[in-house]
Amino acid sequence: SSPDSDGCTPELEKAGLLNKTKIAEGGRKLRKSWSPSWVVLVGNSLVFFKDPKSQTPSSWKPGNSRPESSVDLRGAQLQWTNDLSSKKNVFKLRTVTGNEFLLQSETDSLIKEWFNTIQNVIVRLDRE
Ligand code: I3P
Repeated sequence: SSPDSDGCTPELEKAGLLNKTKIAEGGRKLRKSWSPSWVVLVGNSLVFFKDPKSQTPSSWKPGNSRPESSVDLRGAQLQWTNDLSSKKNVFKLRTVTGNEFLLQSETDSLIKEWFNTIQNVIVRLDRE
């Protein structure tokens, strides 16, 4: 049987490396600090890990790495932005709790895929 035959393990939808900065916490503005982040979309959450490339090989083992943070996508909002950064290909993710993140990639196709995939999850959760 498949590992998720009980339907209890959330489905991994997408994983990859993006540039990330948190710009607000609970509606309060934060100082911008971009860094590469390993981003995993699983179930209703976007989960952020340290950039695996900046870790030693032995420290990068699945299950051996704890998330830095995670975001509940229920009620979240996604929007492309040209105003909040000098970088290209930036979108903003805002959670119901007023946490705001910018996510970015130099690769147009890659960032579009992330936007669409996250947006689909948000829309699906809105319909539940
Ligand atoms: C920030 C840093 C960011 C930049 C930000 C700067 O400076 O250069 O990369 O954002 O611009 O303030 P520091 O490292 O001194 O904090 P972008 O790369 O997204 O433009 P901002 O203040 O105009 O947001």
